[in-house]
Amino acid sequence: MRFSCHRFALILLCALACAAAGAQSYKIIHTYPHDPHAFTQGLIFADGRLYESTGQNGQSSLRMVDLETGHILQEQPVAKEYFAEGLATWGSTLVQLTWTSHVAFVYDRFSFRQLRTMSYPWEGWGLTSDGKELILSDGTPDLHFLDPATFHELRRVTVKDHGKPVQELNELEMVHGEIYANVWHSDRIARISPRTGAVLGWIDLAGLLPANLHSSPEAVLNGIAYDPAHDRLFVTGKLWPRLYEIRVIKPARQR
Ligand SMILES: [Ca+2]
Repeated sequence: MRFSCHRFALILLCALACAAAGAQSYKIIHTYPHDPHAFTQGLIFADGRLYESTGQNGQSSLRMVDLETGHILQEQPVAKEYFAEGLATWGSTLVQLTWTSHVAFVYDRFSFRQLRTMSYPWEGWGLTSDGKELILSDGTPDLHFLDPATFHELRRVTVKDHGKPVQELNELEMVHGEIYANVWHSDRIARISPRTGAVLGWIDLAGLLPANLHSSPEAVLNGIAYDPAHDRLFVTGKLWPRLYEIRVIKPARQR
């Protein structure tokens, strides 16, 4: 009973802190297994499956993963000189970034056969699409909007929260017309206007993965996938043994 009271008080304090900061909280809808060795750098949901890009030199890969079991259904290793990063779908292809090699791999979405490579001048962190362009994060507050056919930059926005640039935007996902970006080494996801770069709000995922399941200081939140057909939002992290479907809860009205 004492534990329950403490836990309740902790949850209440977290909720109050979130409300005070104007951040949205979350509710866990489902918990799924996730490969605890996957250094997740990109996550998407398509055709009823998760697709995942994992990083680290010598361990980088492209994967198709079964949501319910976490089993890897299909995998394409990435050569050890590359550190794989963000992942997005484009038509019948999958596009995978690399961190510092300035090269992206374009794969056939079904066979995982590599079709071509694209080059870009920035670091590669996160990748998503708005249906017309690919959107790339590079660890700075800038988001680059790219022509999917050429990787040429069409425009860019600088992400700012009340006028202050937001550094280290990492994994991305387009959700309800907004760009969701998790911030490296934090539990927070920024909701960003694709038109202006303004932060529209924050989602605070503190406490999502129990502390005893964090295997290293680099085992941080990094992975957002959206299933538009069923309005489901999935999140995970690097080396996390769990992947969650969550529902974002609006903050209590401020007085
Ligand atoms: Ca994503």
